[in-house]
Amino acid sequence: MMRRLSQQSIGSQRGVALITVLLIVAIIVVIAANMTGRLQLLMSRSINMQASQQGLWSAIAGEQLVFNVLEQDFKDDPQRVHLAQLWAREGMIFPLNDGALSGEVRDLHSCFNINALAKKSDDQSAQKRSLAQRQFEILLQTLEVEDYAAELLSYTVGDWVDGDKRISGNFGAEDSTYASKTVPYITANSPIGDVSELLAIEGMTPAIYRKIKPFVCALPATLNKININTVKDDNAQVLVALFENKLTLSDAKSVISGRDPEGFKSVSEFFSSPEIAAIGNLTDEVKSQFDVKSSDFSALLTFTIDVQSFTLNSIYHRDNKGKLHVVSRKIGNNE
Ligand SMILES: [Ca+2]
Repeated sequence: MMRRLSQQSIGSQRGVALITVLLIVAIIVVIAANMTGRLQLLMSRSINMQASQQGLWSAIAGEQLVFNVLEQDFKDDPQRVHLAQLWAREGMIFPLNDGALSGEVRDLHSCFNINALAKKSDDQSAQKRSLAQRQFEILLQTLEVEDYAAELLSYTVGDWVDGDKRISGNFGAEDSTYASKTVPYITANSPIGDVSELLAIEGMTPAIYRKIKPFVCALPATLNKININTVKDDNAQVLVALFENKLTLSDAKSVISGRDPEGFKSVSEFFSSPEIAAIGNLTDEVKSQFDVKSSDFSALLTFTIDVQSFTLNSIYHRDNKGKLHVVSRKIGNNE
């Protein structure tokens, strides 16, 4: 009797041991699967970080290449910048480190400098708008922005970039306008550093921003200096604005298409072209906005490897002594 009981006890203990072993095996399998998952995640992160680093350094190599090209163009012709020069070549792709590097260089003197709106009108007593404010309104209208929004923005952008806190005209906006918003903020009262800052300004909408973005730049100087040799057909609206609607869009495009591939040799040659001469007398303030040189450029550099890509936006500035500097870098495609 005792012997039978003992055999039954041993049998049930064996069953418990088997279940325990199976449980331990199951736990180990779960832990191992978890560890493998984490290891795969770590490996993916490591691969992504390596790709990102490779993208960054490859894009910086591209930045240096553009730097050298700008230096060579300046050496070949220090007096002029035009679209027949090396920097302006489009669609260049370089094989690099198993990937491909592409770049697009833009002359920042071929677009309207929004920081020019910081300059006040000489006739402040009458609260008259400055030349840049009037031109900005015309630029927006030419780009089919509604008249009211165009006028409003000529005041609010002006107030955002000018140094004082005085509301200009009936449409201006200073701290009090922005402080009453759901998420309050205050005006910059200084030049805009990146055109995307426009989105923070009263009256600007994402739709208007997308429309005007290809036509505007943000340079530290508070004046417009447009290189008439680098304004492209697509950007002819900038010329219409600078001449305050006295030049039609078709005439502006005609000036650009009739331009020598190496551009105008001088600003006076530009003023002598039939379409510009037909405008009549131009004030010194209007004339001073044009040049055949440029001192600021931006380069959009994209390094692509497999399905991954890395984009760097670099800004170059040539100082008064002719020395070129990289003044800013931004990661991303600036959209
Ligand atoms: Ca202000």
